[in-house]
Amino acid sequence: MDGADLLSSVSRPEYFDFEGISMIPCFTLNWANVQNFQARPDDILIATYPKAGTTWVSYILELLYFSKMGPERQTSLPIYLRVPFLEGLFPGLPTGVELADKLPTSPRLIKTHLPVQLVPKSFWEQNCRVVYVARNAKDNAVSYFHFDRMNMGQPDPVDWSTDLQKFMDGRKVFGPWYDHVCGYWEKKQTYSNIHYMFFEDMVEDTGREVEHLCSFLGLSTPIEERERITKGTHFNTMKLNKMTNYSTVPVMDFKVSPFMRKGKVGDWKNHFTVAQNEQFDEHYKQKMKNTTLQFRTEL
Ligand code: PPS
Repeated sequence: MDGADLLSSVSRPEYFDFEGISMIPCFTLNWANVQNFQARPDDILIATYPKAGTTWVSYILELLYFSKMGPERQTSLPIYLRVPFLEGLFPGLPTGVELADKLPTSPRLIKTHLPVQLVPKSFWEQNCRVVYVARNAKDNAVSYFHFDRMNMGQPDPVDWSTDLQKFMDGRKVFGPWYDHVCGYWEKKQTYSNIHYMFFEDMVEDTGREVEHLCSFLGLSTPIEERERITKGTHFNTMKLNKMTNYSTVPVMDFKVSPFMRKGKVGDWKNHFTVAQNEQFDEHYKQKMKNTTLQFRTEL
């Protein structure tokens, strides 16, 4: 079966409620193994709401820790095999748990989109470091919409206005953006090993954010190396890199939209109508009224 046949033969999954969160089977079928996952004290959990900058920060961490292992690792293994997606169970691949269990590296870098209350408890028991990336709701919603258009493994977004409503209602896969970003923000008040980052800060000054990451991780990476990593993880470079641009994933239809789409702050302005924006702002105020968390929607 060639790529086009495969894409047209895939039937998109439907959402269902799982532990109060909107989910699809590929993230819940391996649940017992996910919940029982045995984290190690030096594991680093990269946690995000989908489309907040997971791949970007994963690649930064990967290079900070492992670029010294030589170019072979960077050119032969896609990022999703180097940084396993813990709850993922995708056809033709080992499960995220199997991949993580088999990782030969130390530390192990592990990706999750789970909301804080569903993170396997061993990560907290082992006091693992957690790098959380949050992105402003409007750009996050736009990016998620385009991702669901191109990824046949995701539910059909139908159209922009339907999908925006779904985002506001918290019915997208992995549940409400609002609870996700606030949940980790609150956790950070009692669990000091969370480094809470913002996509907008990364776009504004990637070098500064890499430096902050190094301080959090206790790495004394020389400035020249940090600058090399900042350059190597630029949007344009990652978009061309087959190991980071997801072009190796068969259920993603790049003719619909690329995975590395725009990488900008403020693209929401090209999608929201004036009425949608007003309605969204009103709803946002209500949902976020009890948090100190602040986002920038433009730079
Ligand atoms: S996923 O599927 O949840 O893992 O997606 P995720 O990696 O979290 O988010 C994808 C969006 O991040 C953008 N991206 C970047 N922006 C700027 N610079 C770099 N290096 C970069 N890498 C990824 C990517 O383009 C997606 O955002 P949009 O707005 O759709 O372009």
